[in-house]
Amino acid sequence: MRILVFISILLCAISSHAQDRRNHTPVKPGATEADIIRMAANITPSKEQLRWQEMEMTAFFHFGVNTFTDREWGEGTENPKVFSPSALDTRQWVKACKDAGFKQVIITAKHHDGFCLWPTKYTDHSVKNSDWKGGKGDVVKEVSDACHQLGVGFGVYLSPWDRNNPHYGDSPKYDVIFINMLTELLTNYGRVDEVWFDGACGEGPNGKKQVYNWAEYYKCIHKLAPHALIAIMGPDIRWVGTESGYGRESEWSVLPLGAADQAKIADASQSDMNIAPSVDCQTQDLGSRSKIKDAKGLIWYPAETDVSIRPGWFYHSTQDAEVKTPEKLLDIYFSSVGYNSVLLLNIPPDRRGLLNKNDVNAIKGLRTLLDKMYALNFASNAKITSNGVNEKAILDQQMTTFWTTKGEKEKGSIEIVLPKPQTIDVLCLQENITVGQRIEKFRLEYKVEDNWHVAARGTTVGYKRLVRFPSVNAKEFRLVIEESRLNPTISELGLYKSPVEIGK
Ligand code: FUL
Repeated sequence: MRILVFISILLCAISSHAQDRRNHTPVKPGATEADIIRMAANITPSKEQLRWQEMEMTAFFHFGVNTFTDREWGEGTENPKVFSPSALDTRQWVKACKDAGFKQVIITAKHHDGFCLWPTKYTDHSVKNSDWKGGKGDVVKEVSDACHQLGVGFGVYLSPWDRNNPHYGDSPKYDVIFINMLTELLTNYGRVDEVWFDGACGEGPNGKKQVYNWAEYYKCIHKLAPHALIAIMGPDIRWVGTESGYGRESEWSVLPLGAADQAKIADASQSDMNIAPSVDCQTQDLGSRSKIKDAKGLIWYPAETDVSIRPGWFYHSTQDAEVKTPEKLLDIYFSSVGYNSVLLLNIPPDRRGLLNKNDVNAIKGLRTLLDKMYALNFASNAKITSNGVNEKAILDQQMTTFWTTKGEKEKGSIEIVLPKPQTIDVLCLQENITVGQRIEKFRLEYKVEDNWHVAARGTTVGYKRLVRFPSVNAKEFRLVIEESRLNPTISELGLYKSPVEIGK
């Protein structure tokens, strides 16, 4: 009986603690800078944001009339009959991505041309008026079925900008059509994990500019697909700010909210958040101390790095020789996943409705390079000591266990003694983000004779930080956390040798 009482007290304590942890919070008037830092250190991702971050790599499929007209932005005037894949096989797309380590895919259900890859009731500009499968085909269904069968996450890109719809620009009328389309996508295709809205907004045929009713779009998603994250023009996932595949070295997932944003979200929970925070995604510093010190609120708003494997987003046969190499993709991996963001790599299906062999070979090659690197963590048999607690956790491959300092000490160091000297040029660090993102500055040192030298330096860590540096040969290493918001945590630490020479 006593044990039961004890367990229930413990459970209450844990759950009230869990409730304290939120992915956004207002900052009370009069809060000091120290108060704000403490609050920022305790902002954590929602369950869905955590799942998304842990996937690390997701894939984009840009496919539609542009594939057949050789364009990047269709005008919405194309004859639906141009859409004519000869051998469409979405299982091939999803399987190739899964084998290469991509955990979720997103299909362009409707791009700016307004052509819908599913037989929607709300426009004639869709697959139902093509000859593909006698007008009975549904690409969205085929992609979602393949995802659900293969255990891969499924997401939809739905362009709000629509160059075909006659009501585009007539805001309330178009909003109803857009929400009807969203409703079809979120009710007829099983679980949807991500909805990707891009911000392009052109003029409608009536010369008027559409004013999107984002709050109503989000409401529809929260009602019909509560697990789905809303990306880019949405409250859950932010654009990293480039389409190059290269994110920021100092990448904070905790961002400040201005007074206007904070007033709008007031006490909203993640599930009814109806605004996208206004952030200039192209600014270099989004979340350092100087950025958050006057914040009116704080939010977990992590970065997604989107890039295409080819120069264009859609397939063009003229670009078959310009598919990024596995080495280039690895460089992008280091500069996206390794910079605390999720990589969204676009791999556009060709006119047959298949991923081209050049693209498939490139992502296979990326997988081989990653497997080669991650196969051997030179720290895995090391002797670890530190001035903090729970050193063993950094090598147990579990994100929920972690090393930290004693009390709320902001600085700490971990010594890593390998069984014998090794040549190393990559440091991998992971924070336990279910506690918060905290580390602001660190360095890795190595010992030669009795002297410590610096091998690498870095700022933020977050979910994952990979640092490449000119290779060093040593047996003793030391990770020094120089600055942190409250006590730092390290869930995992890896010392690796890059399969591609640094700088090549
Ligand atoms: C952009 C679009 O204009 C491109 O065509 C592409 O879809 C990219 C992912 O987003 O805003």
